[in-house]
Amino acid sequence: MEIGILGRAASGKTSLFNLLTGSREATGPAGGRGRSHLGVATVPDQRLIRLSSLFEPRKTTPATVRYVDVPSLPDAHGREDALNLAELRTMDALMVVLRAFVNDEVPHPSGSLDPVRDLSHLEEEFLLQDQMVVERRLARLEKDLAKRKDPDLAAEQKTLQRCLAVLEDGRPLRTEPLDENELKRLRGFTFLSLKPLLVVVNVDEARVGDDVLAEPQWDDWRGRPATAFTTVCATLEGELAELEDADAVELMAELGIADSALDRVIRESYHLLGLVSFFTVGEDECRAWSIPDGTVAVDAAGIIHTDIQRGFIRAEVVPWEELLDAGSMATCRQRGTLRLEGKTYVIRDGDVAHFRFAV
Ligand SMILES: Nc1nc2c(ncn2[C@@H]2O[C@H](COP(=O)(O)OP(=O)(O)OP(=O)(O)O)[C@@H](O)[C@H]2O)c(=O)[nH]1
Ligand SMILES: [Mg+2]
Repeated sequence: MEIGILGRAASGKTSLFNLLTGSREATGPAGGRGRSHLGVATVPDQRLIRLSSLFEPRKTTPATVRYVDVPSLPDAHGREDALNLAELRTMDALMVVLRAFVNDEVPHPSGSLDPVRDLSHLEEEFLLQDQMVVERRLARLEKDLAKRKDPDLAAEQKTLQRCLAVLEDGRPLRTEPLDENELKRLRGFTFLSLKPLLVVVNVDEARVGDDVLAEPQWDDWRGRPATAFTTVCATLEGELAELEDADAVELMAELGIADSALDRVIRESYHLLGLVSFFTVGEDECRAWSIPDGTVAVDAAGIIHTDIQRGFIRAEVVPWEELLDAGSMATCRQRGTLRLEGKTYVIRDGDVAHFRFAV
């Protein structure tokens, strides 16, 4: 699973990518031209930290999110502001960085600050691209269906006609409640407006504590399905990252910031990808494993090892809070809170699981 970071030139994409993933790619107008970078961020999770302090394992392995910094391409006029559509199509979700900071050294490509405008333009581009793909395919389907009746093609046509109506109405596909079958039929098209969207507004240091998104210009955008919003200040986050932990906490308190904006972005990303975590614990390793929400026990076992999936007998499951309270799996067993679950048990976020298997 990968999240593509995109946005206008000099909006702070690479700065944020570096902060999220601990990378050191060059920022600024000269940096990042044409090449995209992959980086991995660890998902901050107090539950894992607390389980680790109970088991004191040799190794603690958090869940991760993979980000790709996708720089814009030169447009027809040689300006570096055209979307790299081919690369963005391969992503599972998109993170748009919007510039809301003033910096006279690096001009905004449109010459003025207007994050809502930038986001609207971007969305229009997504809609246009998706509409072109839909129309092309529908024309082809019409020809094929004239030659022979095929129920699969007819179903695809119906779904695409629905999509076309949504797009012509100016709405992104992610806001349309499509069912599982429809989504399956659409998967191969890699529609941009169907991808979950995280909007990150990169604000000035002076506005860090403000509820920027409560302003009326964002009214149209709030509450949309599969769309999340957050604000960060990339320069401030950069400064915080340089400080010792205690000094960072002090500075955050001074500025009235409750939690790290970067942590928030990573958690939102994880959530937007539809992922939840279950844990495995022990003296060797405490680990968070990522699974799509709704994954059944036997498939979760397969994430750890295909042998465990093949030889699956049972899962011993306990919620993380209960394990912490009890202090050990054995006590959970005595208390009767350790449950034995079969292959089709749907793993819940925060479950601690131990799989019994035989090969
Ligand atoms: N004042 C201020 N400057 C910032 C902030 N975020 C980024 N910048 C500066 O803006 C410039 C561009 O930042 P980058 O992170 O390279 O932006 P980008 O979106 O990756 O740019 P391109 O890859 O060229 O499209 C750099 O000089 C940054 O230092 C911010 O929050 N405040
Ligand atoms: Mg860049």
